[in-house]
Amino acid sequence: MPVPYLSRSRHVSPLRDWRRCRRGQRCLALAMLGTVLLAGHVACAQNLIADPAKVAIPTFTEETASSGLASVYTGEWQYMVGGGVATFDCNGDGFPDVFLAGGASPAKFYRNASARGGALKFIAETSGLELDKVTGAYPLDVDGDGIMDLVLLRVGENVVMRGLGNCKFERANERWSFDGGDGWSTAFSATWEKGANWPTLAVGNYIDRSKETDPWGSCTDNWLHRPLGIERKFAPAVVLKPSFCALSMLFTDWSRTGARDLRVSNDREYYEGGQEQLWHVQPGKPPALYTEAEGWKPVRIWGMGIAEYDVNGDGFPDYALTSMADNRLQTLASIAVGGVPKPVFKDMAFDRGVTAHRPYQGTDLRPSTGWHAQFADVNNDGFADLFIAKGNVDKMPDFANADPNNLLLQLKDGTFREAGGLAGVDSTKTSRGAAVVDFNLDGKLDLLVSNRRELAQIWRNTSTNAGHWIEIAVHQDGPNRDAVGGWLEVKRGGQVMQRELTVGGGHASGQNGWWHFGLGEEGKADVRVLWPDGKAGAWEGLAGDTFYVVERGSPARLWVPH
Ligand SMILES: [Ca+2]
Ligand SMILES: [Ca+2]
Ligand SMILES: [Ca+2]
Ligand SMILES: [Ca+2]
Repeated sequence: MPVPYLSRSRHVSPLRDWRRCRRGQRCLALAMLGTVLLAGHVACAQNLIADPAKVAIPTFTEETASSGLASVYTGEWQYMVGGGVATFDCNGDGFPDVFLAGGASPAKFYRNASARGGALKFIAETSGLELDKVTGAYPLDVDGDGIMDLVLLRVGENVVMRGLGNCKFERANERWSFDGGDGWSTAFSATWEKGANWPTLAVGNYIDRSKETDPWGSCTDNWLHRPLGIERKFAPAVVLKPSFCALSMLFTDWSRTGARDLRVSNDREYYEGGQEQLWHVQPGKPPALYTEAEGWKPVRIWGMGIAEYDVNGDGFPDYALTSMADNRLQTLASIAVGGVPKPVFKDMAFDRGVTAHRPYQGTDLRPSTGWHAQFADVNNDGFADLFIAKGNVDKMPDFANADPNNLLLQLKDGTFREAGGLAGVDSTKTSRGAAVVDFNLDGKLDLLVSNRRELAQIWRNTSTNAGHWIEIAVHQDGPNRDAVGGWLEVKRGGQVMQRELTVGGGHASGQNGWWHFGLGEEGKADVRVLWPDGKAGAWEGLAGDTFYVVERGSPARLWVPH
């Protein structure tokens, strides 16, 4: 199937804007925000001309009103962060079901009733998940029984909810000896440490919630919940000191050595002497921070969300970090040939055009506030795109109020260009969490965004110019049923797309289900799994535009939605 391209002669490209500025054309300094100077960052005042880059602009159609979803993330100070959504299939039909955190209001669960390729339809159901004070949620099959469980982050006690089947859940803190604490939890990730038969959970906690009048410097401890020996429950939590008001966490094999370390993105608004963090989390050892002696370089941002993808194709994950004003895109500074890289990251957000530091349209030129970030190939051209949810914390005067969400399309040269407006997802509501997920199983990724004090919104991807695709579910026997920590490799033409199977990151929002890859003009792909224990599955030639279930030790099985 050919992939038609649209030219966008009137499109305003921030990336071109930057490049023109860098060529010395007339520019104007952008902004002071409080005492913080956006050093070196300028915005071009000129109108723009046609960009020769070609990329298929996707089309999204908002279906909030007809979808059946009606959920608002409510609450005052303690809900200024959070606002997560979780997507997972809890009734075995392959269609992702939806959980929306409600903040001060009860959370809501919706069963996905969409027809394949049809309009997005959801039905509110009582699931047992309807707790209040929920900030975010991550699906995770904690007990490996093949039935999805859900970790609820809350203001107050966190709760692990055990899946019972058919989208019913029950509290399992006692059963699994999980200490939910009493903090203000805002970040989560999970991994299976080597040899473990039970997951390790990291929970990030924010400000001391008793200190509303003077919160600065009151960041509370993040917790690491490790297995209790072989008992298939959690040991008492270990504190991760120091903690700096985490708003996103991600276990990730950044070095490709099989070591799944913990990245933590922290909000400088409230920490004292903090920075971004990377923890060694190695079996049998206490967690330990990577140090400057090891090469780690301090970075201080208003860290809100983490998204991982191997953007530059070097086989190592890159990390988008959302913030206020400039967002980051970190990549390894150097990779020793045949050696283990040092944890030295450099930023490539500017070069790649993903700083996304202010609204790309409208008249509000104050800096942006970024939250959930997710790499996803929304036009199926084989190049992962980047969605960023945007929204003011709460009418902060130094930051944009009309702050449209970003949809940054990756071009063939690895740079990105903004297409939120052209694609129709440029909502200026006060967004927080999100999920870029194929809700109607037509191979095109749809979009769900939660908003503070406003209705969550959902868009169907109605593109007619998208490329081929493949969606894959990965399972193995044993406790780590969904092969968390493994990698999926999809080869199309001469390019191998590599993707780590992670749980965590984003902003208070997690997804479990089909791993989606765009294939561009290739109607087929070679696919293999690198399992969490490091063993490689066999390459298999699979057809595009369809679904496969890969069970370890068996050939990939074609799956067709009903
Ligand atoms: Ca379902
Ligand atoms: Ca389970
Ligand atoms: Ca793409
Ligand atoms: Ca879809």
